[in-house]
Amino acid sequence: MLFRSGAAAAMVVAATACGGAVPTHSDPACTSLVCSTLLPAAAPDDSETNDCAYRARNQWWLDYVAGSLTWDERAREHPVTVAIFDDGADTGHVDLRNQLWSNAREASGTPGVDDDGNGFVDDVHGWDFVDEDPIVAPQGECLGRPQHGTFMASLIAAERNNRRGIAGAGADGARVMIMRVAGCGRDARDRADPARLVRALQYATRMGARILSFSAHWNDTTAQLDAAFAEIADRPDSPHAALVVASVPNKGEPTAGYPAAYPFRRIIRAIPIGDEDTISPGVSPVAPGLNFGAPSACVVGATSGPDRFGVSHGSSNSTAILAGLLAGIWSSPDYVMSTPEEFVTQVIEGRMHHTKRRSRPGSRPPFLEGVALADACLLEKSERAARVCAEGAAVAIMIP
Ligand SMILES: [Ca+2]
Ligand SMILES: [Ca+2]
Ligand SMILES: [Ca+2]
Repeated sequence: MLFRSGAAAAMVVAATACGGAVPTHSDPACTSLVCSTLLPAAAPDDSETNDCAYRARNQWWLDYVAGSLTWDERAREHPVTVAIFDDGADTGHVDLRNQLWSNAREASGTPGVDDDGNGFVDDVHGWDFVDEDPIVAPQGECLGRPQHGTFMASLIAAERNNRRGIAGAGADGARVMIMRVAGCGRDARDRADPARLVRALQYATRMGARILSFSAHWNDTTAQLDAAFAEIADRPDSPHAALVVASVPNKGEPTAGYPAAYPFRRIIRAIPIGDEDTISPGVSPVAPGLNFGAPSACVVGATSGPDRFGVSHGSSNSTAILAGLLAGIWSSPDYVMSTPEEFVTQVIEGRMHHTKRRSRPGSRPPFLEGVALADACLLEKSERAARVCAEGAAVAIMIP
């Protein structure tokens, strides 16, 4: 699923050749999947979680980053808002409808009136910057098509313990704000133009998003876009400060594109991990920094339709999984009061780099050697950590 054009800042959803989420006739969520060699295959001992994909052990990708350790009902009181910049999302999906960021004054306000005076009328769950309306769910020609944004939102925050589908690492701690910045087709309206992205960035941070998730990238930029990202991701005391989780494509592109290419302090890059615990072949080179491995292939999530799930392969998945994990950690009682800058310097830099778990460097040297695995084991919940966090559960490579 692509948003292609030759224009500046054309945005490409970072899916692999498999093309993002493919709806299937028989939902795979609850049928055992065998499409990955990644460890650990075993689920944590959490008999209280009833989502069928989880019980079917199809959420190995969540286990891989120990994402279930972030689940904590206390986080629901103060969730972290994660904005996704994508082609919208199905707000009625069974695993998403209760997991959305909500603009309280609009949700309880008057239809047709800008109740909170932010310049957007009836913006309850986000905004559609393509059609300039508050409807972020697929409509019209987009109905029934695979929804990249729906899949991403589910990996971040799918509801747990509703017996359906999957559960995201941010099931308790994340709520998703939907920034529809690209359409579902390939005409001019579907290009994520720079001015549209800038407006969406401003909206998201003004309305309280603390993590901005980009399962998409673009190769050319503008001064206006650069300035917006610098304000959000670099200036320590910015009122618009947030974490930017950026995808790194894995289809052999010579450069990772933006926003991964920005050298800013709060840019966190998701490095796709494929089979055999290794970095995906074909991943684009990136600079050293906050680069964290997360699974990419054989990932089950929500797709088009109110109750549909599919399997997807691609670096988009790594990005959303990482964003959900970070939201889950950030929303924990220990860290929820941290500013974005504090969360980066004290939690991500200060602790994650010291985890013993590491992904293998992969076969393509040398730029990604020793990528640290984003790892919720650092939350140290020993009662559920035993199997997933045991040494040897993932390959350990020490970084000098
Ligand atoms: Ca409004
Ligand atoms: Ca209203
Ligand atoms: Ca669920």
